[in-house]
Amino acid sequence: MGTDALDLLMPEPYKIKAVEPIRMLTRPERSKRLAEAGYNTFLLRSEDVTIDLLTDSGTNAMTDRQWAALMMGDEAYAGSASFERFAKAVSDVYGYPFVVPTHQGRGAEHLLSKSLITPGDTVPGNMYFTTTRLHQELAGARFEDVIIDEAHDPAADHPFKGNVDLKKFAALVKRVGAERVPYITVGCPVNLAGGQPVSLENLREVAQFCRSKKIMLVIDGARAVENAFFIQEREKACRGWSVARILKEMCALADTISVSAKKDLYVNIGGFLATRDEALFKKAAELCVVYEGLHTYGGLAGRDLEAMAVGAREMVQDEWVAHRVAQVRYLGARLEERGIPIVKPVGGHGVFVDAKAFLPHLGPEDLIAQSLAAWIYEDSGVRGMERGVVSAGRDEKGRNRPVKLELVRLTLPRRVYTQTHLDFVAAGIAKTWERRMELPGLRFVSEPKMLRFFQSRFAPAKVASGRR
Ligand code: PLI
Repeated sequence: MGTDALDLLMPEPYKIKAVEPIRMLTRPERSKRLAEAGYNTFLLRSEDVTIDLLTDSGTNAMTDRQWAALMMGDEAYAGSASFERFAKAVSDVYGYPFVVPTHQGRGAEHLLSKSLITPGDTVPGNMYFTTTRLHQELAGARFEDVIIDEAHDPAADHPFKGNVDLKKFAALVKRVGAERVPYITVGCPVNLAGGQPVSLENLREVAQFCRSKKIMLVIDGARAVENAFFIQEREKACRGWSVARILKEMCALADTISVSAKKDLYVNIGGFLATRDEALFKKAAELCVVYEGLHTYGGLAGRDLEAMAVGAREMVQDEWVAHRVAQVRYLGARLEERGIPIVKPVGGHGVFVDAKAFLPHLGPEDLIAQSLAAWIYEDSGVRGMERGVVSAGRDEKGRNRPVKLELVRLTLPRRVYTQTHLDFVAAGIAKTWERRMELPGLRFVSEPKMLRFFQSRFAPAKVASGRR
């Protein structure tokens, strides 16, 4: 799947104009910092990190045109010209007539959930995302996963592992009644499955079913451009189409899109809800004033709206996303050639290391992926993120939600790191791989109630507990 040597050697489609120094601590210093951070990579100081692959969210390098646009920010409280330029860009690129800006993606999720959910509803989705599900639950809904089974198997090499299982979706609607399903969120692509895409064909089938049942189809479009790239590469019917055209086609099938602009749009902050449903727009704009700020700035400065407007138009140029995915695949290939187990196929925003296969001597109580993320930092200063039982959180009865996947995500910020940095990451993780059988698990020391992965603290288990 596009991983031959020439694909991997695609040169960066940019020159570097400003740089930021990186620090490299000694191993004893890193061990100390890790302990101080409660073995949670979210609690490390950025200055103590050598290569930061925690997230691609808001960590991107903007173009010179985006930086220049910042100066054009109209900082008027109401009716800013920057909002008009932003709204026009969203309408041109995504095709939606109505847009509500928000401070970031979860702001849009909050407005959407509050606008559409009646307590007792069920909201299906193709695997959960942390903030998305939490906002649905806070609005009184229950989330139900309707993704295809392959998504839960790290080794299943399906080209569209993010697809919705129409049978699961239809069975759910039959069980609870269409009137209790206000909308479905289709993540395109699916972050927690490894950045796995949804095919246009599948989205079309979901749209048809939604129309027949009067259920709103919402795309979680944080990385919709990457999804469009995979459709371009893998879906025969779309061969030769531009990424821009595919993105428009995806959006034409959905009623609404919720976007964290901190990903695709290459900005450091921002988000929005865009829709063709005027009633939803009016409700969300009203709530925006309560929770975010006036509906023409949504918690952002005028300059942020300008950077988003430029980013939205630039992101659909084919070479940007092609290079991004090639970089992610390059890292995946460097890990694979060392025998390090990763989720296949490699997705668009990061390489997901299969922590269960990496640390087979640990059991679920060892918080496998959380541990692996900690030991990787200790060995090399590379910061990744747990995507496993800690991220999944507890259910309403206080039990850990069961998870099939225990992954460490190595997420690539856009246009930030070079190939040499990625070689360094692979060599660093190889060090952890060499000492894997001596690595202990972790235990919770403290645990907040909501989105616990951000702020929990841990300590090493006395001895590796061993799989029973
Ligand atoms: O981090 P926000 O609030 O701008 O966006 C929330 C959000 C919504 N949907 C999806 C698919 C996301 O990936 C997402 C945020 N993701 C983060 C922060 C990440 O590290 O993946």
